[in-house]
Amino acid sequence: MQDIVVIIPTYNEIENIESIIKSVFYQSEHIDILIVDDNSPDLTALKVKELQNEFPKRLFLEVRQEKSGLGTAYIHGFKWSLNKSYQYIFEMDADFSHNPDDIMKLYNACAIDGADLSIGSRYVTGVNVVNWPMGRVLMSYLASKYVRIITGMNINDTTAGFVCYKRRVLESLDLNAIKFIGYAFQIEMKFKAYLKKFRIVEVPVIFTDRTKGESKLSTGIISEAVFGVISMKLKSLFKS
Ligand SMILES: Nc1nc2c(ncn2[C@@H]2O[C@H](COP(=O)(O)OP(=O)(O)O)[C@@H](O)[C@H]2O)c(=O)[nH]1
Ligand SMILES: [Mg+2]
Repeated sequence: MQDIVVIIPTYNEIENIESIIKSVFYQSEHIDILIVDDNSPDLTALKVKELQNEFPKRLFLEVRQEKSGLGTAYIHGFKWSLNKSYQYIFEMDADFSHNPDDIMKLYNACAIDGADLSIGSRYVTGVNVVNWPMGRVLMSYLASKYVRIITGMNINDTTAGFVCYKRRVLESLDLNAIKFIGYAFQIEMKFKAYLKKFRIVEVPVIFTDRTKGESKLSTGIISEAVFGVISMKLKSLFKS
């Protein structure tokens, strides 16, 4: 059992899965990986099972029966991780948008510099996004500004999906009460940690669009985020 677990949700990532797993393990021998696959038709999970022979006791797989969204995949992974003794729990995509070489930077922000939650952030110093169409960069950037205004959180990249949580952050949140599934999930996790006054630090990273496989972004996920943020903020006002 290691100190760090990197949770990677997958849906049809057969072209990325082997290289992302190897790149993550390459960073440190203290890392385990949990893949949460939603029964991908391209048999991503089968490939993971094969790789488990190469990485026994370090590579774990949870398969859900159908595609149920990124948010619930992470909640599943968080609960799994809290049942073990990991101290640092990561969220990371399978598609190399999050550079594995940045993992230890996020880890150090928590383990050495005292953050409770560190975010691989695209918008600390300008806009560090490579290969996204201009429209998508603009949308993501404006979304982050919008969320910042509505929630009052002092975070530049609120929809970032490259995150390191100290164990106690996830222990203190009511994971069953996390509602959203797409980008709003990322915002909600940060907002709940912010309300509990955890120390959140942004680590500048460069985000590169996937070169293999397809994005699962949908318009439903975007509208969930736009309206979800307002209702989330309103609820927090009535609760406090
Ligand atoms: N388990 C699971 N993983 C998902 C789901 N939707 C997306 N993912 C994974 O979540 C990560 C981010 O998704 P991606 O399609 O790259 O979204 P984008 O970067 O916003 O375009 C990738 O590793 C996907 O394979 C889902 O419904 N279930
Ligand atoms: Mg992606």
